[in-house]
Amino acid sequence: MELNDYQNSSELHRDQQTSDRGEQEELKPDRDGKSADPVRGKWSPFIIFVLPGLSILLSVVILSTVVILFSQHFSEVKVPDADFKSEHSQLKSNVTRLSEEVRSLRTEHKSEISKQKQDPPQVQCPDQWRRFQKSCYYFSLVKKNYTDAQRSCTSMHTNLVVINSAEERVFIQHWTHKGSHWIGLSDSISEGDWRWVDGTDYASSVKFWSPDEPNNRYNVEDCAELLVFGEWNDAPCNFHRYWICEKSA
Ligand code: MMA
Ligand code: CA
Repeated sequence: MELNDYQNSSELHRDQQTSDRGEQEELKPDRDGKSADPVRGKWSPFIIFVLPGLSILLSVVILSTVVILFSQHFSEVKVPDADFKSEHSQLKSNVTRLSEEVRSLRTEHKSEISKQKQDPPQVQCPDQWRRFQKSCYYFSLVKKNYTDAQRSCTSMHTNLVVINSAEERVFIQHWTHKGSHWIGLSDSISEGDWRWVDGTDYASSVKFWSPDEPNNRYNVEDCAELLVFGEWNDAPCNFHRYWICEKSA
């Protein structure tokens, strides 16, 4: 439409020019019959200067728009990209930390399991009783003769203590009162034939007799007592002593 309008208007102007200028040479048909270029008239400055100017302006506007849109797009992308990177590195370090934690917990768990397999958890000792390895120990608060002390233990379904190791001796020593304690060892059945109350073999077991003991002083000493410093002495069984009971945990 516009082109037609333009052409029409060009023709109109040309007609007008023809009629205005009469015999103007430029508008006369060429020798070969072709008509003259219509842009070389009043429209040529518009075509030469304004149109290219407008094109350049339009190009600049379009280019600016494209540049603005692009820069906006990249700034929008870059900010989340930076956020994403920092979040990613944080997550990465979290994963590393958690993996290390899991690894150490696994190791801890494994060692705990193997420890429990070696030394399974035991039933807790009753109140007032002390636990050592696989036994519970009762340290009396009063003194009795040997027979009554052993009777007191049997009333609690236990016996007087049997000392089997240096470690057990150290443990017992820690809980004793100031004073001697009856232990489960006597030779009242046959002089010199020391027997543990639970049947533990005396000959092959560890012994902690005080120097020169047992001496069976006055020929009346058939019961073993634990002295304050952890050594043993044979004493008359009717003496009143603290005592220690031991039972399996
Ligand atoms: C002494 C010593 C022991 C004996 C007690 C009896 C203090 O130790 O002779 O062998 O058994 O006395 O009290
Ligand atoms: Ca003695």
